[in-house]
Amino acid sequence: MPSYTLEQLTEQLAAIECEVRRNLAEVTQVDALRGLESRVLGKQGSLGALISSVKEYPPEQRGQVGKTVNEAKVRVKGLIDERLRTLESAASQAEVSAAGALDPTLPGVRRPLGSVHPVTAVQWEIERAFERLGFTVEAGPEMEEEYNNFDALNIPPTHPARDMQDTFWVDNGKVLRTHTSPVQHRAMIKFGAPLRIIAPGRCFRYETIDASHENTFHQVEGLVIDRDISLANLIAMAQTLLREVMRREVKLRVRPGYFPFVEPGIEIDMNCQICGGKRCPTCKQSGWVEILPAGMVHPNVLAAGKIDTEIYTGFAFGLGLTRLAMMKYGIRDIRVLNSGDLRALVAPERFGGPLLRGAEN
Ligand code: FA5
Repeated sequence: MPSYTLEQLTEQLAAIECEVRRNLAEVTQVDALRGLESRVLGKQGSLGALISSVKEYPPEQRGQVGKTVNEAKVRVKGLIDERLRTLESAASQAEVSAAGALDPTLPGVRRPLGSVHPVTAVQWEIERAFERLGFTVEAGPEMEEEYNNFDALNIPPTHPARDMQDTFWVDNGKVLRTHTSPVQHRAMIKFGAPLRIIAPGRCFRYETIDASHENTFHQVEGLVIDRDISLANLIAMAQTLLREVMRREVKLRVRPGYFPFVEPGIEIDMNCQICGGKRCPTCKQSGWVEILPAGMVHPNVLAAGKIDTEIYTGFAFGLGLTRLAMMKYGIRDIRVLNSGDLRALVAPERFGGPLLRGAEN
């Protein structure tokens, strides 16, 4: 005989459900919840025992009793599972915090934005300007054959001009190129005439560094070989280029210059953009900065490059890219650019802080 009538059973189930609700509110650990679950739903548990008692009811009541007990079981199990999910989620959050791991509720850390290095920015601008004029952008190795760096450029071993640029020699007999001019020879051999190339790149000189001299700096070589090329073409192109890159009116001066690989040779200087020509350490108290030495390619250099000197002439220049970047962005001291100081990477036009504007020599 069953212990309860259907009515009593229903009351009993309601009491169990009520008890479970009260206990659940007090349970704070997953283990304790498992214990509660077994005390209620286990075979010997308060509700478990009632489930087992269904078979004691006469067959005509069993359907109704079973349904009532089962509905109570589903509700109680649902309450226990819901509490379990809450406790497990709280436990895993506590674990994450204890491990010092990411807390997605904290506000994010703002990462500082970098930008292109000033020298690279000017280099890209120059490359685009020359590409529009039909030039090819060439590259040469930084560790260069002695022949290409000197001999092919009309600077034989005994030539005093070898002392004009102090050289880093490498054990294998090569040099760290002292200028981008060896790419002139490489391009003549590679393409022949007519020819229009620029060659941006890093150069190295074993020299004392100061506000405007680095032992590692950038140049852009330019070379045009064709029929009827003249010095006037060179000067016009250089002026247009420098004004376009600077995006403002700058004063340029042209004076004679000597380089063994050009004849005649010239130097194009820009009025110092740091002091406005009033003289400062960056311009070595001269008011002018050497930016673009150039000239008509020497016939010996054309001949070394297998160019027919009866037909072709050419001009070449060696733009001081690092110095041009300094002038463009108002960078007083060249050493900032190789220093790795991240402030040099903040777009200098927008920066204007003490490092770039006020670095003292
Ligand atoms: C040359 O290197 C020649 N090859 C340039 C040339 C090419 C002349 C083609 C004629 C025809 P120079 O040593 O003056 O020239 O260097 C060229 C430019 O590089 C200079 O005007 C200057 O702007 C830059 N420069 C030279 N030395 C340094 C240095 N130590 N640090 C930073 N910039 C430098």
